[in-house]
Amino acid sequence: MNKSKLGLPIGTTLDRFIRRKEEEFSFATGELSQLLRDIALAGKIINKEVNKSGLLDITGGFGGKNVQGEDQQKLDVVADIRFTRALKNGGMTCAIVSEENREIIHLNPNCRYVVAIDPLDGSSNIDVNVSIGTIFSIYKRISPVGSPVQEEDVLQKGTEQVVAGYILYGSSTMLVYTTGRGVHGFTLEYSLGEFVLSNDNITYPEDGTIYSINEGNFYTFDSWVRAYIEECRRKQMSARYIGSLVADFHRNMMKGGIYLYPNTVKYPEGKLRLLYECNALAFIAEQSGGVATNGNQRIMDILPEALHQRTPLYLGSPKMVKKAVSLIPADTLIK
Ligand code: P6P
Repeated sequence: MNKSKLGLPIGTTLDRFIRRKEEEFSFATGELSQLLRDIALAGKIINKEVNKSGLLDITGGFGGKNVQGEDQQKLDVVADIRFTRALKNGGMTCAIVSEENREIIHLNPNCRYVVAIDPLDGSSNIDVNVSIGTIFSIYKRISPVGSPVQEEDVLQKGTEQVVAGYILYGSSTMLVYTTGRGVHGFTLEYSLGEFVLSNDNITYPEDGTIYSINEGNFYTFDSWVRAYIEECRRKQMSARYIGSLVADFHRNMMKGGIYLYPNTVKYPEGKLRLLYECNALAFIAEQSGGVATNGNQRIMDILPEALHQRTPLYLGSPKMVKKAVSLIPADTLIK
């Protein structure tokens, strides 16, 4: 059997991988490993529902709106319930920040980990059978274990993440995560019902020829963004935009590329959420050799001020991101 770069055979189950790599969790008492297993379990359950959504009455609008005022899809609500239940029953989480809930979800105050999660990102693509994903970050709480969770426990910089990952419900279902020592990918082996190691130590190509942005907003972008898009066109790069962040991110990390979601007229602060979308992907990008910025500072250095705070996002191959942000006029950068 071919060995992975880590010396573990490809096909190693996530469970065994976590146990073998548990020394990475320098402060782990097994709680963090169990928390990762809880997320993986919920991902397997969601995967079954996503795969059958066309057959069950769980596609389409739920009829409600989330805290962002966006129409909730039925599977958004289903996914939120599944992850909240898995984390609650797993007993390792003291609080959750979720795209689908305005306030912090308080769980067991005797636990030390906080989870920020987008249970099902890109859910508007569910009805048309396009890949969607779950994005999550795990933090250690700051306030004393046993006390009520405070905002300071959830409004932490991305640099404080202990784990970040995503689950991609695509042509295959993958769980990709980092603990700060490389990025590892696991593919769901249906016959086993297990995530098994398929891509260890994923490396973000230093350069690429794919750019991902919603060019429908072209004429509302800042001039430097338009200039960058025109340069990509001149170089006959490949415009690839699925409109599902996890799918666009994963493809660009595997092949090289840049993902841009600038501020727009509709989203003057940017559309993507710092706590449960951008920070996790920034951690994974950096751990695989990529970069992630808001155009002015490193995404993971931003100190969050609100649970559902948005940010512009430029993330991907270092050479491409650096070229893009080099076009930002000096007078627009916050000093
Ligand atoms: P737009 C999906 O709603 C999402 O949050 C990301 O998954 C995706 O990359 C982006 O928004 C798409 O936004 O404005 O281009 O449709």
